[in-house]
Amino acid sequence: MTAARLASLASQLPALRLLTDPSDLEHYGRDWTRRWTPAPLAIALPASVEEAQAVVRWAYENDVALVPSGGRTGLSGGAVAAHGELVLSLERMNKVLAFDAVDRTLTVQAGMTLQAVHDAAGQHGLIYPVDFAARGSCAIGGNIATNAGGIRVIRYGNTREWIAGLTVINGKGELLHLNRGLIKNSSGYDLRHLIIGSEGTLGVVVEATLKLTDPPAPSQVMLLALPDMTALMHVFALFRARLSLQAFEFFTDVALRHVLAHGAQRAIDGDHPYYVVTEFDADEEAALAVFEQGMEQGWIHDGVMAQSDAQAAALWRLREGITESLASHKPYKNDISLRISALPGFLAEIQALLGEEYPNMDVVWFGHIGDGNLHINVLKPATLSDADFIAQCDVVTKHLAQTLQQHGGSISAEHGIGLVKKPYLESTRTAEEIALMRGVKQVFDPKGLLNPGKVF
Ligand code: 2HG
Ligand code: ZN
Repeated sequence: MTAARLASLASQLPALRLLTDPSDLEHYGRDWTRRWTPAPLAIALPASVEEAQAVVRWAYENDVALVPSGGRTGLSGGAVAAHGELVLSLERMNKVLAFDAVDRTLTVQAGMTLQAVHDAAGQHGLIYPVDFAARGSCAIGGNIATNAGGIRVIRYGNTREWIAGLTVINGKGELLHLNRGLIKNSSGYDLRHLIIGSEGTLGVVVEATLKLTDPPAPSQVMLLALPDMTALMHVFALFRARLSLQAFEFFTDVALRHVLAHGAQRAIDGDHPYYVVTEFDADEEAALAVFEQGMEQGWIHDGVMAQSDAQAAALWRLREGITESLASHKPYKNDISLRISALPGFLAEIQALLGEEYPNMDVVWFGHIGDGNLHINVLKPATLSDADFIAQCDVVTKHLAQTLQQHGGSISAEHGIGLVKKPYLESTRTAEEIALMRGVKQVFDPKGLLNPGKVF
C-alpha cells in the first residue's frame, strides 16, 4: 500500500526529490520536541511552487496526510510526523525572489532561514526586525505559521506585523495570493492573517512578501541583577518610560547556572535571583542615569553595560543560550502570556503552585517579560522516566492553564499549540471560538489532510 502510494507520486512527479531512507525519515519527521517517534511515509522536497502545488494536489486526490515542514525548530510538536504523513519540506525553496526599494519589501521563498532573511535585508541597508535565538535554523515559513515572536516584539511586534503578502497552497491544492503587498486593503476578510499562526493546518506557505524597515539608532546593551519579581516589574516600568526599548528579557539564577555551565561567560559576580538583558536606543549618559535611579530605589543590585559589540554579544548569549543549555535535561516547556498588568498577581499565585508541585525539580523561568510572555521550563530529574515526568508535568500544566484562564492569559504565546498544548486549548479559547476555528479549517482543508491532529 505504502510503496504503491509512493510509486504513484513518483510517477506523477518524476522530477520531485523524494526521500525514504530511515535516517531521512527520522531527521525530517521530528522537530525540537523529542516526545514523538518520527514515522513519516516519505519526505517530499519540492523545488518550486508548481512542484509543491502538485504534491498537495496529489495528496488531496489520494487522501494522504501532509506535514508542512521548515527548519523544524518548533517547540510544540507542530512539525512532527508520527503517523505515516508525507512531510512536505520547503527546505529547497530558500531563495530571495525580489526586493522592492520603493515598497521596502523582500519577497522570499518559505524555506529561507530567518538569518538569511536578515542578511538579505541588510544588503539593502534595511532590517527585517523579527528576531530570536533559532534564527540560524528556523525557516521564515515556520515563523509565519506560528506567528513567531522573539526578543524584539516589545519594539516591533510579532511576525504578523511584517507580512505584506503570502502565497499559500490550501488543502485542495489551490494557490492563493493573499494581500499582494498592499499596505491598505479593505476588500473583505484578510485571509493572510488567518494563515499566519495557523500552524500549517489551513495551508502551506510557499512564498512571503516581508516588510522591511530602517535599522535602529545605535543601541546599548545592559545586564541587570535584581532582587525579586516586584523589583523586576518596577525596573521594566522605569526603563520603558525613560528609554526607547528594543528588548527587555529576563531570566532567573537557575537559568544562569545552566547557561554558564554551557560555556557562556559570567558578567556579574555574586548570586542574584533575577537578571535582565535589555537593549535600547540611548547614549551612555542617559542609560547610566536611568540605571542609577534603579540602584537608588533598591530595584537594581548590580549591572554591566556592554562596551563593545563583542561584549554585547556575550551579554545576549546569557539569555539566548538558555534553550540550548537546557536541552539535555529534556525540559517540559510552557510558553505562556498575560497582559502585563496581570503579571504580578499571576506570578504570586503560580510561583507558590510550582514550588509545591515541583519541590525536587529545577524550574527555569525566563522570557520576554516586556511582552507578558514567560517561558517556564521544568527539567527532568534523572530518577524519573520520560513518561512519568511528562505525566506529572501534564497534571501541573492543567493547574497552570486554570490559573491562566482566571487571569485571562494564553497557554501559548509564541510557540504554537501543535501537539504539546492541544489538551489545554480550551483554557485559552472558548467553545464558540474553537467551533469557528474548526469551521475555518473545514473551508481551507475539507479533507483534513493538512497537519492533522495539530491544534485540535
Ligand atoms: C526563547 O525565548 C524561545 O528563547 C525558546 O522562545 C523558549 O526554550 C524555551 O522555552
Ligand atoms: Zn521566547
